[in-house]
Amino acid sequence: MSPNAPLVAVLNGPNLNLLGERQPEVYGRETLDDVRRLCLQTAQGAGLQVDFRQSNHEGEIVEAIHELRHRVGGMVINAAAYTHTSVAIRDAVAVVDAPVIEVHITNIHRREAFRGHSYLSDVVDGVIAGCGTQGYTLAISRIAGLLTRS
Ligand code: DHK
Repeated sequence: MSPNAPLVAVLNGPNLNLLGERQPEVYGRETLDDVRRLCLQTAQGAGLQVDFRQSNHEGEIVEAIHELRHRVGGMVINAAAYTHTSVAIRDAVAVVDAPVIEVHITNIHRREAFRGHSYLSDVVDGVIAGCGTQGYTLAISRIAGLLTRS
């Protein structure tokens, strides 16, 4: 992989470190490490580098977005529960010029009503929900497509 290959950040919010163990009937049995591998594979195939992170802390996610904002060709974010609560993460995402795709493993519109509202959806370029962990690969492929088009 060329060190000049565009970078895609994949950011994961709270409790996603427990994937595989947490409500597997809802979130599936794959772990976050499985998702990391999937993202690396997909990105590699598309000639992209990946910076894959997870944090349980809102401010850390905001700071990661700030740190990455000028370095990425695209960003994939599953803000998990912060999707439904965080104006701070929304405001940080709105500053990113590169394409941002919001991902949810589950279909948030088919769950509790409070999950149906996302503070991110109207400031991102695309939203993928309910496709399981494949949503991450779809998002990376979309970013790869957008980057080769420009
Ligand atoms: C993950 C979470 O942790 C929830 O708080 C969101 C999202 C949904 C997901 O589907 O990936 O409501």
